[in-house]
Amino acid sequence: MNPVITAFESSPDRGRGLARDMRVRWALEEVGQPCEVRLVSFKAMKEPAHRARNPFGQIPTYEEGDLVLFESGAIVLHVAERHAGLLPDDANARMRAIAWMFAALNTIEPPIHELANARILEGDKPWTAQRIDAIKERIRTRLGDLSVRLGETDWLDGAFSAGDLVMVHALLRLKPSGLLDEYPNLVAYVARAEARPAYQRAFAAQRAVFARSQHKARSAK
Ligand code: GTB
Repeated sequence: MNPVITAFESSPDRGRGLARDMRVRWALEEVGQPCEVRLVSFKAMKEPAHRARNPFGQIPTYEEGDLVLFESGAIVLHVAERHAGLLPDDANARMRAIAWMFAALNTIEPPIHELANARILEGDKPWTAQRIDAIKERIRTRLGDLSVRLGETDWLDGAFSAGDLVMVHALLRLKPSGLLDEYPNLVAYVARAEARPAYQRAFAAQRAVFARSQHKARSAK
């Protein structure tokens, strides 16, 4: 039986691959593990059946036999632990790749997420412009340090790993802001990851869901 993941029935990102099911789809593609996708509406996400999978009523989730997981980072780690290809064999290198996953989730992604929140949820507040400027500065601090560490290397620590996968997916959300463009090596890093066939397949799969949802909406009119 293939694992089952959940994703938005109609993604607010309009198929740009920014929702967090994308990183799970990408990890599964990298290791060659097919999956089933259960699409959930915003309403269904908050109902008991989905909250049993994710107490916060969010996507993505992951079901494999008796195992039910939520949190995209935990899911990617599980996939990377179960299959070859996303974590090095050497114990120290493996742990460093996992540390990069944590860095992506805990150090890089939070201010990026805050920027999106400030724009989407607080865009009408009188203090929004100042708050956005402050968040952008915090993001620049993180990107500057990340850019220095990456330097001219292809990936964060040796071969491409789950650490790069989660890091790149977090960075992708910055594209429309133009902030990433201030760090050419990070732009190239993201482009390198996006060129991976596994990324392309995962991107196409989530985009197809959005295209179908649009088609359905048009046909219902
Ligand atoms: N920490 C959790 C994880 O990593 O799995 C966070 C999961 C999460 O934020 N899920 C979001 C969700 O279910 C979707 S990915 N939201 C619905 C809700 O909370 O009710 C976040 C996301 C949403 C939309 C865009 N976008 O439109 O660009 C990008 C990312």
